[in-house]
Amino acid sequence: MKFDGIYEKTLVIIKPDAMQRGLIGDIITRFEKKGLKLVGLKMMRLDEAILREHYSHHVDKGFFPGLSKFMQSSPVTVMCLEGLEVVEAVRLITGITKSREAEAGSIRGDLAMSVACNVIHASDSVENAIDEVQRFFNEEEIHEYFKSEYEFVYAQDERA
Ligand code: IDP
Ligand code: MG
Repeated sequence: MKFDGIYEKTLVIIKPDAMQRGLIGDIITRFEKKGLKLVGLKMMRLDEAILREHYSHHVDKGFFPGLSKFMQSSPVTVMCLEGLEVVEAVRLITGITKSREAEAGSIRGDLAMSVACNVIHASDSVENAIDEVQRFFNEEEIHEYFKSEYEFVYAQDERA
């Protein structure tokens, strides 16, 4: 897996609430329209072990058992997106954790009301994104390919 070019990679998880509410297409469309490159996409079921690792900063909190149960209540869709400064760009599109206070126009701001059921996960730093992409994807599931659209998504000095 390459993490050394000018473009970053980030991890997005479409959570069980979005899976149930028929929001998968809408969410993927927003990232596509932004000009981000989809390099990995699959459905999977999360177990307690991967959730304890992924949410290690929350394992000792009172809400963790409920969060873990929610995240295991259906398969999720995981996505790896690539782009220039994509980690920060995707966090902006995601909106803040408490959905009912998230900015209009963001995914959480437009599509959700809850704190726990907030539609998607998005990596919060470049370092965490590298760990998270490798936690959820195998090497062969990340696809490197030429995207002709880049000529118009980025200016010349922003392209590799
Ligand atoms: P983030 O997803 O906006 O990065 P984090 O603080 O990393 O927010 O929390 C991870 C996830 O844990 C949140 O997206 C949400 O689903 C859940 N969570 C965070 N805080 C709470 C809480 O106070 N109650 C219930 N669930 C929470
Ligand atoms: Mg987080």
